[in-house]
This record gives sequence, C-alpha cells and structure tokens, in this order.
Amino acid sequence: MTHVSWSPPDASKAGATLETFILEGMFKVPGATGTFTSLLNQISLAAKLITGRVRRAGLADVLGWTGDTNVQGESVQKLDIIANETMINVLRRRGHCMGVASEENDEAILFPNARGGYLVVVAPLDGSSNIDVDVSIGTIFGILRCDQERPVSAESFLVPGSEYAAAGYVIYGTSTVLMLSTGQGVHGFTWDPGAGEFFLSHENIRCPTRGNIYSVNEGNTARWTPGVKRWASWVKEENKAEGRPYTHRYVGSLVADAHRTLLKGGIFAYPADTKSPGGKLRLLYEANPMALIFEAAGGLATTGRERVLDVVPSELHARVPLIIGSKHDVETFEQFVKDDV
Ligand code: P6P
Repeated sequence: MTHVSWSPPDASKAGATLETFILEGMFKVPGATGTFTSLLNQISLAAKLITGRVRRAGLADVLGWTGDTNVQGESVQKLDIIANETMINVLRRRGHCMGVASEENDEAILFPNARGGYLVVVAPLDGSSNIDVDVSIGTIFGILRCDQERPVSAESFLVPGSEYAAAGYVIYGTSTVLMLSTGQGVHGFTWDPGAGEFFLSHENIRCPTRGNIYSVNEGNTARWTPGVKRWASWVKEENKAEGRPYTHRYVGSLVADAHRTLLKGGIFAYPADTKSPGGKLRLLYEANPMALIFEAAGGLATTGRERVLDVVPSELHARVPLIIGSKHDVETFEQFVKDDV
C-alpha cells in the first residue's frame, strides 16, 4: 500500500476526535501497519468504559472496599478491579497487545496468541484511595514495543522508559481528559459524553519552564533526607524577587497533581524517605509514563539522582522516587539533593 502523506487543510487539529488525530498521525509514518493506531484506540475504548463506571460510582454499589489487598499491599477498592478487568479484557482482543503489566496483578498477563509486537503497562485506577471522597483519580499507561516473533515474559517489560513507544494518562476529574504522547509533543483530548468521543482540546501542551506551585506530602517531612528538607524550607521562604514562597497544592492522586503541574508549571515530588527508601511510586506504570509526558512537553523527570527514563527496572513493581515538573524547578530540586547519600 503506497503511503500518502496527507495532512488536514489547516495546521490546527483542535476539535478532531482522538481516533482522527491518531489516524492522521499514522499517515505520516512510512510503513505503518495500523497496529499501533488500533492499540491506541483500544486504550481509548477502555478509558471510555472506565469513565462511565467512575461517573456512576456513587450510584452503583461499587463504593467501598473489597477487603482484598493488591501486590502493593494496598487495600483494593471495587472500582480498581473493574478498571483493571476492563483494561485487560479490551487489550486481550485484536492481537496487538502481547502482554500487560498491571499495578493490580502480581504477575504479567501474557497473550500467547497475539503477534502485534506491543506490551502495555498500566495503573488502571491510580489514586483510588480518593474514590470515596470524589477526588480526581486516573488511569496511567505506557506502550512498549516487543519482538513479534518471540514469546514474551515478565523480563520483556524490564526496559527503561526511554524505550517506551507512547505513554499517557486519563484524569477522571471535573471532566475526563486523556493525555497522550508518542514522544513528539503532548496532546489532550476531552471526553464528550453526548458524542461518545474524545475531542482534541489541549494541542501540543508545553510545561512552563518555571512555575510557582510545589506539590509534596508535607506530612513526610520528618522522613526526608537533609537535602529535601532544605528544598522544602527554601521553597516556602519569603523572597519576592525570586518569586517565593511557592503555593502548596497536594491532592494525593498522582494523575491530578501531575496534570496540574504539567499545565501550570512548578514541581511535584515524591522523594525517597525513611519509610519508602526506594520511593513509593512505581517505575513501569506511574513514573515512566509521567516522565515521558513531562519530557515530551519540555519538562523534566528525575529520581533526584538520575533521569527517570534511564532507570532499568529490577522487577515489574519496582518503585522509584519521582520528581517531575518545570525544567527550572526540577533542576533547582536536584541542586538541593545532590549531596544527599
Ligand atoms: P501519599 C495514590 O495512592 C498514589 O499511588 C499516587 O497516586 C499518589 O501520588 C501517592 O500515592 C500519594 O501518596 O503517601 O502522599 O498518600
């Protein structure tokens, strides 16, 4: 099939549906088979299904705890399970996805008959502790390439985030917005329940080079390293010339705190501490997708010691410290912690 390089009549694609936007992106990739496009559309379908359940959570008897705990040792809410099963059941079809690593499953879920050459990492419903209090939660995902001809295993997922083909998240907030990057720029699509479609609403997002909001759980202060403590004190000092103190915002839902930081600038930090010496957030399906998004939008993502996207995972549910945000603010944080042991 000869590929026709085609673009819509005008430069802006605002108002295009997610499906149209992805398809037009495919036209620009010589040799594209449509598999990646179709996989992205599967993830969008899962997001549509999950948003429907999240929006009805208060009505159906899905609130409350199942009494189970997941591999993280966290209590599992019913919506977590629904979101996880929805994502896995959607990805099981079409043969594009050869395996899924999910926050909710101890082991990777492999689809031995699939030959699409892609793997998916996912936090199906991150921030679920906020479900019962109606605070924004979200789905975070990443897409990795794998060898179509070789059987996949858990080791297939243990690659640095720099090798991810795409990443994104869905925030179930005052509206449902799907944010996506395939490495070239970051674009946001807002869900229109009337049309049953995601429409391009945030085209080519750029993270401000500097912000004035810092986002960290101050309740962990006693557990921080000396450098983090110095940074957290410095950011609160009165210094009008340097634009301090910063405003503090902390939702406790990564998708919400990250989304605000991406759009408004500033910094989100979940550093290592004495309770979580390796960090709390998970590398494969929380830190890496956020790091890919922030770097593609001109921001930075670090563990405090190294670029998040360079970290080679030791295991599926590896954790890392995660500091994301505006280039200036993340670089400032790194200066404060560079001598921490
Ligand atoms: P803490 C939610 O449980 C989560 O995994 C992330 O969404 C969020 O950023 C973080 O944990 C909040 O952790 O310890 O501040 O409650």
